Amino acid sequence: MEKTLIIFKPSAMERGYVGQIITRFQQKGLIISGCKMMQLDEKILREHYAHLVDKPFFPNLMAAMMASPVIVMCLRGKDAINVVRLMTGATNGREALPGTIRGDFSSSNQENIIHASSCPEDAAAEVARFFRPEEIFDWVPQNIRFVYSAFEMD
Ligand code: IDP
Ligand code: MG
Repeated sequence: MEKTLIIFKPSAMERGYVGQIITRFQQKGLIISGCKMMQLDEKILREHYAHLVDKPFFPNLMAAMMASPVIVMCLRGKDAINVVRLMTGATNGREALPGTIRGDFSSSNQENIIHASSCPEDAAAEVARFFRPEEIFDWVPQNIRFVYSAFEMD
């Protein structure tokens, strides 16, 4: 099973949508492997958004990501990276399809509720960036055989 990194951005924290979004992930059968609250700072954001540091909106994005504490979460499941990206929707909330998290909770290309890892390389780096190894639990719920068939289990 794959691991992926979610950040409940200040837009989710301030608007009180964390619970509803966790419910969606649990309904889907994703396993919570790690979860904690933290205040992001400039250092970690420059690493996390290294691909965006030269963009004109970067200072504003950094301020927005530090506007409140965030909740970071590691989710685990079969093809979890792609599954969570599909559930997350397009970057711009105005273009994200209804039914996706951004499509249902965001109308902004910046204030778009959650971050979700976009590929296996990023997911591995991001889980390691936000969690110490002992904060990640490789537990498997008892009901996992009702989430995946025996043929789908790794
Ligand atoms: P993603 O979050 O869908 O993977 P990225 O292109 O990796 O999108 O951008 C990271 C974050 O930077 C976005 O989620 C959004 O908050 C912010 N962002 C991206 N493009 C813009 C923009 O054009 N204006 C303002 N913020 C942006
Ligand atoms: Mg991205």
